[in-house]
Amino acid sequence: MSSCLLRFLAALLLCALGATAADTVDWWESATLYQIYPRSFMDSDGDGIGDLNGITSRLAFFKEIGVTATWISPIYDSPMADMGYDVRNFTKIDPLFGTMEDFDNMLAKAHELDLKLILDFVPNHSSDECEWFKKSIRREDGYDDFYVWDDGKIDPETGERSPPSNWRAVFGGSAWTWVEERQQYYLHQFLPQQVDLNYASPKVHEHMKDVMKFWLDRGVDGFRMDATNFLVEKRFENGTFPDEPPSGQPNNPNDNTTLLNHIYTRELWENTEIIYEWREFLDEYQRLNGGDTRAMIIEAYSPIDVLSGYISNGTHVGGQMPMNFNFVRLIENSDAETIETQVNAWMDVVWVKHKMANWVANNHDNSRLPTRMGESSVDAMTMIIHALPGTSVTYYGEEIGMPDYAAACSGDPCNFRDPERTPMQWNGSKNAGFSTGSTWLPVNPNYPFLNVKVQRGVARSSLQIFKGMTALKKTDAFKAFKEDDGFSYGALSKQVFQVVRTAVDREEYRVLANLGNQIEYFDGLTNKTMEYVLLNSYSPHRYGDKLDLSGRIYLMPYEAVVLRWSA
Ligand SMILES: *[C@@H]1O[C@H](CO)[C@@H](O)[C@H](O)[C@H]1NC(C)=O
Ligand SMILES: *[C@@H]1O[C@H](CO)[C@@H](O)[C@H](O)[C@H]1NC(C)=O
Ligand SMILES: *[C@@H]1O[C@H](CO)[C@@H](O)[C@H](O)[C@H]1NC(C)=O
Ligand SMILES: *[C@@H]1O[C@H](CO)[C@@H](O)[C@H](O)[C@H]1NC(C)=O
Ligand SMILES: *[C@@H]1O[C@H](CO)[C@@H](O)[C@H](O)[C@H]1NC(C)=O
Ligand SMILES: *[C@@H]1O[C@H](CO)[C@@H](O)[C@H](O)[C@H]1NC(C)=O
Ligand SMILES: CC(=O)N[C@H]1CO[C@H](CO)[C@@H](O)[C@@H]1O
Ligand SMILES: [Ca+2]
Ligand SMILES: [Ca+2]
Repeated sequence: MSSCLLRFLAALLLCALGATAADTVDWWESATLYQIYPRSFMDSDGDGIGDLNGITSRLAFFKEIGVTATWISPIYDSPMADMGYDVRNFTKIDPLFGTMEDFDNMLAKAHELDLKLILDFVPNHSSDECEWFKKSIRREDGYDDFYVWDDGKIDPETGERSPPSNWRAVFGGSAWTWVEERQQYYLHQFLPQQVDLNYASPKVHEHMKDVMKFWLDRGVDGFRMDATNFLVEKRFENGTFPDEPPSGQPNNPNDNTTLLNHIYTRELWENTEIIYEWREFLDEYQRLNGGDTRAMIIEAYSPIDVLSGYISNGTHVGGQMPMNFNFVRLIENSDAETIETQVNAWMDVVWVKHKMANWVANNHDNSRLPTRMGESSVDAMTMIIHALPGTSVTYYGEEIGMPDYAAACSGDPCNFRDPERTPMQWNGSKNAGFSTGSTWLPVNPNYPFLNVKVQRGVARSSLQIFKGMTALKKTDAFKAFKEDDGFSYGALSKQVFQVVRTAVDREEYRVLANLGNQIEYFDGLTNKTMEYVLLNSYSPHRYGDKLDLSGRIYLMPYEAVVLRWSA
């Protein structure tokens, strides 16, 4: 055979291999996913509340920073008892956020920019103002058992009535509320205004699929399923509800259910079966309508085995991506070893079984990372989150290192989740460029020096490091994450975390992040000489400097760098 032909065959083979590798990575698997909290992202009409046209006006920003998909917290018609997580009408846009036309326009513009858009979906409950609940109270045809109703218990001696069980609501008090009109209790695992749907009713399954179809027909790319570990509760065949045993724990005001052990209200196997049913529905939709995978992301603070089961149990498939909240647990004294433990907790189970990973460090229910871990760790964590294999999930403002603003706590008593929900800081103008009006939560007064505009183009700003990392996610070395030797990670010492991404024999990237306030050194990490391609502000090095890793290398306190080698 001529060498020319050999080379041709080799090229063909490489091409074929390359194609397979790319084909097996679906868009959501290594996405840069961004959570938009719509109230706080961008206000277009000066009422101080973010809205859909505001988001549309900022879509170009996602392209600029390398985001490939977004998910939006609820934008549906709602009385806002839980900021939209109490949906009054699942197929209507709340006027606060805009109109259906605004939505269609936003989605079309996002797709023009090749951005995917995922909607938050709240399947566990509807608002008590939902038409379905009103029909259910009146026992209208088909709606009688749409929610979880019960007479409660009657004391045989006193004749006094009490709730059906001792179950408690996450936001305080009993999980049961009495309705005079129907003369029954209804179940709510969150606020009394968030009425639990009854998944024992086939009609509920039907309605929820109709809702999904409504949004899929408009073109959305998937759903983030809210609180799926709460979907189904235990009910005996005779209709009664069992009390939950005491947990022995004190009550935690951040979750008023800690007194009980939730064996009958959370993590029931039936939840997973519902997820499988929805996946079948989404896959069928794709078969009929074509297009890319409609992804299902799952929100549940559940044990790792439950999360793994949501993806698949071997015979049935479910949500592609249960969110990994392990990094939400990182706090001030978390070090490289803590990070390794948290990464392993996911990888040892979910990666091993499903080759799937994602990394969430912030969301609208938790204190922001700079506040929890310290501002000196922010850029190091951005490097780690994006360097680990799989999908990175960014909560708005995380890309510029926005901390909590404690004084944002509004209301009396204060809404404990407000500090992490303050308006996005776009620039140094009035209200950080978020709104011309009076904002629904105060803007963090640090905005004149912490905003997108001042960080744009500044070599070692948080935003520039974020952009650098999302760009790296598009390189061969990062795309090879499902191959053997595609990545490795671990704590090199108590304070230094390393992630290596490799396209074997071609390219390698290495993140070295010192999370501590001491100088650290290592000998002979690898035989390669590598180049500094990304540096945080604690690094004394310069872009393009070379580092021989066969010798001794040093990391300054809090220094975090990305090194590159190529053949
Ligand atoms: C939701 O709103 C739409 C549009 O206003 C309306 O057609 C539909 O009947 C409403 N659905 C419910 C359940 O209220
Ligand atoms: C727990 O219950 C108390 C009293 O009802 C309430 O003030 C608090 O906000 C509740 N906690 C949460 C997380 O809702
Ligand atoms: C209902 O069934 C459960 C489980 O079999 C049993 O423990 C309970 O006593 C029954 N309650 C009534 C009122 O029959
Ligand atoms: C997976 O779950 C489905 C639905 O509950 C069940 O029918 C099937 O037997 C399960 N498969 C395995 C391997 O457990
Ligand atoms: C800040 O953003 C707002 C909204 O886009 C804009 O009107 C304003 O001119 C911007 N200010 C600066 C200094 O860029
Ligand atoms: C470096 O190269 C030497 C000699 O080829 C080899 O023995 C050693 O294992 C290599 N070290 C690393 C970290 O690859
Ligand atoms: C992280 C998250 O989305 N949490 C939501 C879970 O569900 C409850 C009730 O719908 C919301 O209040 C939380 O915000
Ligand atoms: Ca507005
Ligand atoms: Ca439920």
